[in-house]
Amino acid sequence: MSDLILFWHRRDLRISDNTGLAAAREKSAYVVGLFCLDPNILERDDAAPVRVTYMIGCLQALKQRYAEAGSQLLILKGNPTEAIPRLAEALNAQAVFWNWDVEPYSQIRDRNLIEALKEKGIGFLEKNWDQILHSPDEIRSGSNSPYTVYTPFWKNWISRPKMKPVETRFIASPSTKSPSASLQNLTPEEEKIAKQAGVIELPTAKDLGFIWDKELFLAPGEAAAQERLEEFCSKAIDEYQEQRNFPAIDGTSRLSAALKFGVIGIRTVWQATEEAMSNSRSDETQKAIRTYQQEIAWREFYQHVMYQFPELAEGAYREPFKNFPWQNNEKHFQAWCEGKTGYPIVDAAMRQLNEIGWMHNRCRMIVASFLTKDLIVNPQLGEKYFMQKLIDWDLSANNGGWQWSASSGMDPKPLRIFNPASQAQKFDAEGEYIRQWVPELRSVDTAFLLNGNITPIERSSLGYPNPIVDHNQQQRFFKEAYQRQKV
Ligand code: FAD
Ligand code: FO1
Repeated sequence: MSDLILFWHRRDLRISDNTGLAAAREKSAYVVGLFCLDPNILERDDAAPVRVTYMIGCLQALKQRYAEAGSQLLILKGNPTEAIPRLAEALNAQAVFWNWDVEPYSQIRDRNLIEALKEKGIGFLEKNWDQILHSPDEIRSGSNSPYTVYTPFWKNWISRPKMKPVETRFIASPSTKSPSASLQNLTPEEEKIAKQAGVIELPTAKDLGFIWDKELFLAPGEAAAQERLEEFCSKAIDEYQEQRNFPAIDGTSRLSAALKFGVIGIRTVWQATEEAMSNSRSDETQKAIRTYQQEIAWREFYQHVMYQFPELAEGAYREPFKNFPWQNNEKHFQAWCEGKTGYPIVDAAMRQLNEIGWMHNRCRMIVASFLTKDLIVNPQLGEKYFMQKLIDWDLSANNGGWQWSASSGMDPKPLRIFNPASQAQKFDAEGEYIRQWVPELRSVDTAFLLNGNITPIERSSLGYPNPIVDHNQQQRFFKEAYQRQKV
């Protein structure tokens, strides 16, 4: 058996602050990266072109980073549980290392891989956490059960010391380009063997059938994510408390895609927020930074609950929603998807999603509430549409966000109904966001743009639809249906 350890990247497309990669390096100086293009994921009808394009961009950057560090990233295509052991055996690798994930698919895939590696006598890394600051086994209630409510989870989670970014010793940092002497590429002979065992060149997203011809809204790769983090933490984070709610403003970190694909380490993000906290000079900015940290904790809360309650991925958690009489009107759902509901703030948000593959958090809440409480459509349809469109789609965060908005999740506050007009008045008071994404409404007076009091004649002349439902009527219907379900 050679010294070689294959490090399998999945949603940790970086070399800095990567706990599993650092562990591989501790064990051997001969570490080569690996990514497996997985048909079980790529051939599902919910892998969004924008997201796969972003992922491939991150892989290109990762390949470059490996090359700079004197090693390489191998690409496989096929079922990982077969393709990886085949490659590892052919290369006589001592082990395959990777970081653990919370998603139900990953649990099955990874356990099958462990079995296949064991059969071949190839080593592996036991359940190593990387994408979260605390493991689900660490954050538990007094009675040693997992939390199902955010606030007590947060109190426990924030009280614990956080790990510093790990040093992946052989890798040059993004700012220094010097390769390290201790790294090796595969030998020419091993290269040949690797090719025979299925290693290919990194394809483009187009080669894989994912067409995204527009520029990506978020630049892919580790260096871009690091730059975004530094920029955000040097200023905008101080105003996050106030600015994060306004969709027309670039007031949030826009790190969600980087965090989804692990292009930046969560310990690195945390450290940057802590540094911002220690540099901050007022209670107000400290509060803003704390609010940002709470969002990071929401991300972890949803990952922990997905890990502990994988059934969340299958549908409603709360009883009243398990057999809820959703109307699921096909035309209404279609109008929502296309941003043609006749509710300006809802349509602006859906068009932003369709156009750039990202949507502001405030608007995600508005459109999710509208789909479930106004159109009375099953949140799972919305969840799936987000999956097909979002650059940052993440099973746990998306499922958590939808269940929160539909009131079907673990949240103790059962009914949350957003009024689209009040939301627009509060969070897009000048109508800037609506005008950006619904250009046919640009000339409409701001008060009417926000409250939606636009006459049918004017709507028709502007080419903008009438409201497809009546908000007040639908929320009454929803509440009644909910009361019936509760008994
Ligand atoms: P920031 O405000 O800068 O927050 C920093 C980071 O914290 C984010 O990048 C994200 O990783 C995390 N975060 C922030 N808010 C939440 C939250 N409510 N839940 C979980 N994590 C959070 N987020 C995703 O990453 N992927 C999704 O698929 C997703 N789907 C959502 C669906 C719905 C219906 C809702 C209401 C929210 C969803 N969110 C999702 C959460 C949130 O909208 C996005 O994380 C956020 O808008 C991303 O922008 P940002 O990076 O600028 O966020
Ligand atoms: N991970 C992989 O290991 N191989 C893939 O081909 C792959 C594609 C992919 C596409 C969209 C997306 O949102 C994520 C993708 N991932 C891929 C990452 C995926 O999140 C992780 O593999 C999870 O562990 C799956 O549960």
